[in-house]
Amino acid sequence: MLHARRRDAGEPADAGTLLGELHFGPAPADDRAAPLLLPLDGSRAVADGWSGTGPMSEGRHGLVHWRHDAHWLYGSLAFDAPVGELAPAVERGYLDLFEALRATGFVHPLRLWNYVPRINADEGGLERYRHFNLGRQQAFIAAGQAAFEGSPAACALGPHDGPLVIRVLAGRRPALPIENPRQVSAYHYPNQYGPRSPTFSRAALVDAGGGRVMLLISGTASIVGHQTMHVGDLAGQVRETLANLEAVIGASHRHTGARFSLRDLQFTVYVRHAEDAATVRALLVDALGADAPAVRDAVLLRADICRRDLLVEIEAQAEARGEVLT
Ligand code: 3EB
Repeated sequence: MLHARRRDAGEPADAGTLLGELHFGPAPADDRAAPLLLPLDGSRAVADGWSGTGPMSEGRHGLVHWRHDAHWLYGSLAFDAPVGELAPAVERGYLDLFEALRATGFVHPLRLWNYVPRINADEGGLERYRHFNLGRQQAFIAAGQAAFEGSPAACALGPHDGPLVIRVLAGRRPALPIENPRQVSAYHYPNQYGPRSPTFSRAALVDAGGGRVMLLISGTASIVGHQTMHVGDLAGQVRETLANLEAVIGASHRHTGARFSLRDLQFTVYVRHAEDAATVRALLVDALGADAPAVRDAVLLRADICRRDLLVEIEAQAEARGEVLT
């Protein structure tokens, strides 16, 4: 069985069954693959952990450090991406990752977290996020991974500094990909957003075992069709982002008997300008109520978002009783 748990950094981890965790706030010294993302507006330092049922195996493959039980694998890698070599470095990193998945038998990436330092900076006339997309898509295709329909849920954020970090949750069976009917699939974005499209699905439905389903929603922003909406308007962007999350939940309900609701999701909220954090929190309170678990347990983090005109992005996940329908 797969479990997700967000804990305060001060509480103990589920040491025996932990597959891996991602720290927001100060990370343990031995975690080389920790993105530099700091909690905002009173958000506590947390660790988002994934646990299985054990017994656990642990190992390395190239740059990738992984832990798995019989059913699930969590992996991470970190590397420098020198100026002019971002795309090939990302391609090599992802190829290492896919080799690690193949060698361990967890060939299906379900959810990917990408942290690309200075993601909006220009390098040789192309934004670093677009270089990243080039290397990522090339690796997916070269490794025979689904690069379009069926690609994993993901997010891509930009810390100010640090190494490029990739984290993965993988399984032995594929997730069921979910798209957002209000948005063009990211893997079909037109080339005005870069020479290669982003490689991710809007969400993944995962049979977590024990009669439970996990809904893993990718980074979600104020995009309708393929266009950014409400440029320069923080409140409009938050509203549109929540409408998109609602649309993804609705789409997921056509593929599972499990029922999810916006106010019960676990939110991770990325805010481009630290000074917007209190406003973003107030807008979430207005929309969902201060007592909604999504608001109460939300973590707000400072990060650049992969379009310069996006001010906020929310990723979310939830677990409910039910089964995934095909
Ligand atoms: C978007 O909808 C916003 O490149 O992996 C969201 C989630 C975004 C994942 C990625 C990018 C990614 O296009 C950006």
